[in-house]
Amino acid sequence: MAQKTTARTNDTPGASQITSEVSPSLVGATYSHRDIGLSDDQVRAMYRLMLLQRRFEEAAAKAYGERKIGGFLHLYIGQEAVSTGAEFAIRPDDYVISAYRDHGIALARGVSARACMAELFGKITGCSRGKGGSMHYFSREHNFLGGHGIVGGQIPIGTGVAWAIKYRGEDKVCLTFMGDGAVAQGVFHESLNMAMLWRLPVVYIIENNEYGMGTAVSRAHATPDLARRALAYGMPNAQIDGMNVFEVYRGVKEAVDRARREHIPSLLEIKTYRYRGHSMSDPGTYRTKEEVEAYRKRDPIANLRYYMLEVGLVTEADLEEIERSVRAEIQDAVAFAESSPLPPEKTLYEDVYTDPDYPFLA
Ligand SMILES: Cc1ncc(C[n+]2csc(CCOP(=O)(O)OP(=O)(O)O)c2C)c(N)n1
Ligand SMILES: [Mg+2]
Repeated sequence: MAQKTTARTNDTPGASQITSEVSPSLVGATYSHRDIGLSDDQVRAMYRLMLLQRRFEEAAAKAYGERKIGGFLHLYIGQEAVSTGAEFAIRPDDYVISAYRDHGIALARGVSARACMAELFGKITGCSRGKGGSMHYFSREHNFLGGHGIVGGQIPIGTGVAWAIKYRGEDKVCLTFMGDGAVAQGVFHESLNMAMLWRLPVVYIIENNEYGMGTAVSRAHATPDLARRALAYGMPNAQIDGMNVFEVYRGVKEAVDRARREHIPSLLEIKTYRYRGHSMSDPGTYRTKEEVEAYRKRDPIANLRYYMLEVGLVTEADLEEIERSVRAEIQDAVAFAESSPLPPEKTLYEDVYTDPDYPFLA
């Protein structure tokens, strides 16, 4: 039976209530977090991380409306369990590469809200020195290798990173995220073939949010069961509920362990949903309000919140404190972004192929 769970006060303009009619069976239905190796602290940290991503993006949407952010802005709201469950399944020294819907993934990797927000504002203090924007986050320090705007462009790069890991004899893995739209690209198939042939430590993660821009998966793919693409290459694969952070953690962990120990790659199709448009200019005429509402009822943050209260991991007061600290962190990030300087003119000529010491043009 559906039950109501509502987060208390939230006075951040544009911030949504973490509230929904959630099915208590969604998270922790058949196992507890301890059964899958998560500590109480880790679960609380997962919740905070998901909330941080949501509040970050709500603040970004507001700043975009105020024209403080230019260019494109693709929001991740609704998909937070994917980035979070995956991050908890890997080590900090593993690699992550993604498409352009990258804010949540970068925050999950540990890139600061300040550096992420400043990047959106085009400031020099941003994680790509203000020159990448929403689609091109990057942090070498956090082994986050972008942020890629070309649909599918990151798939062969992630495969190459896995090759480098193996060549160097390291025990790391590379998570290679992509949208459902990328699955129809040729490089997807070339990469999977190579990864399986060469036994590369890569885990391909399709974030199937049901749409590539305004095109539904069923209209773009001859067979909509995307995980099964792996069968052509004899690659292990799984379909995972992306609205349930425990399921994401469990599925990614299993694939990561296999990649790390046995150098066997995997393809995971994580079924998720974006509540907002493809980008800020999307009128959303290709789907019904009812469809969006149905997914909101399975909201990953509301469900984890419900679970934590149920099993006594937090009290209402604890949740309020988490909300307060996340809100403070985001407010600080916005203030930091606003007060940071724009990149000086000379940086136009930095980090591009015109650098005099660029090794391949000598
Ligand atoms: C090679 C290429 N073709 C087309 C585009 C235009 N484009 C930008 S996003 C997008 C849809 C991709 O959808 P999906 O992979 O499902 O990612 P999502 O936006 O759902 O996260 C398209 C076609 C592009 N960026 N690159
Ligand atoms: Mg998509």
